[in-house]
Amino acid sequence: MKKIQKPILVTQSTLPPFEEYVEKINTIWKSHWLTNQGVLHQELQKKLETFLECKYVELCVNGHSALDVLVKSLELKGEVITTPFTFVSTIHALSMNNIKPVFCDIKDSDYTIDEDKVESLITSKTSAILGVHVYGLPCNIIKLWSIAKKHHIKLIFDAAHAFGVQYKGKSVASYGDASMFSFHATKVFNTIEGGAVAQNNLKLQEKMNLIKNFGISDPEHIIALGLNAKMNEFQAAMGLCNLKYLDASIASRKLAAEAYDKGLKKIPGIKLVKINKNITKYNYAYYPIVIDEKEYGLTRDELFKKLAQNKIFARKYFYPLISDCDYYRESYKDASLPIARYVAKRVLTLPLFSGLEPEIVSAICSVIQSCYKK
Ligand code: T4K
Repeated sequence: MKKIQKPILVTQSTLPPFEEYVEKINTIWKSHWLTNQGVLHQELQKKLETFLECKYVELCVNGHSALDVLVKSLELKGEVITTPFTFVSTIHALSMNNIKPVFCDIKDSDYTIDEDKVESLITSKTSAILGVHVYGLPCNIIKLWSIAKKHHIKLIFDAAHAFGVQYKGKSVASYGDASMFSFHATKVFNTIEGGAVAQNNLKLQEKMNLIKNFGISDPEHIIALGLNAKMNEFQAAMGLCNLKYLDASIASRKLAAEAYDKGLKKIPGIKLVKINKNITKYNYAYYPIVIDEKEYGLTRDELFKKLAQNKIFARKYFYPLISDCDYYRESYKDASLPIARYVAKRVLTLPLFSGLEPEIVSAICSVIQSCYKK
């Protein structure tokens, strides 16, 4: 059994070979062009449109601003139905645009929004459904799409975790009105910080392009309200380098995830996610486990501490539930979210990144096994 010698963090940024990045940014020194839709930005945009199987990709400085630009460009208002089991960015992007997030419970199979509970939350004020492919696990896209069409509302996705994921044989980005991706340092594919909106509508693309650049259409015309959400050339260079290694990186994550499956599947009270491989080609973005304290003998928080004592730094993604965090609690104290509340209290995401050795994963599983109390 391999010994854990140095701290194992929940993730570790994937980096390309140093020389390749240096060669890429060499062009920046030659041109003195650092940002504002430079050549590397354009090159990455084209590559991602092909990779994500959609007509338009709008690159942004980070995932949050990509979602903000999307919400503004679609002119969403009133209420948007979404999930509380997400990173706070999803919900703040609505609230900061004066939209009321309406929380729908999640499914205990894959922790995505429960499509069977969405329709009853639709009112005359609802302008969209915002699904989150949490951990990279796709929502029931087909069902959500039929609900959105029936009620003439938009369907957008926070696909921050889902870069490289396919659903029913196509990129997740090819479904719905639009999908936002995060390319943060902690993601399967990173541009240091970064994000994008992928979609198929030319008018929406033109509007997002305007809004992400202060609403300036040309040097003498400011025709809309806007912000600065532009991706710079150093970010685009990192994306171009990292994209070449994406397949290898996902393959390495898969090996680590399979080692977890093997080491954890027989431990009572440790629930693993079952990926429906007939529908989903997964990217192994995260490795969540849900701990049933009655069966396992330890609570999630007790296991979290034990792991830390062994230099294993898991995270409680996504706790607190956003409906129950300090900022939103008062407004949502009566919301019926039994599954989301159950999962948020018991979930742990274990370390998972490209290059995490299966032997180290086995050692992590042994610690979890040794904590089990009959
Ligand atoms: N929607 C969803 C569903 C999201 O999960 C997110 C972001 C967004 C929207 C917004 O997208 P962005 O605007 O961020 O592009 C992290 C990330 O900062 C955040 O991007 C991510 N979700 C969230 C789930 O996790 P923290 O505060 O947990 O990260 P931090 O700094 O504690 O890092 C976690 C681990 O990652 C470290 O222990 C080590 C490793 N790491 C971290 C950094 C910063 C590296 O290896 N290299 C690094 O440079 O939020």
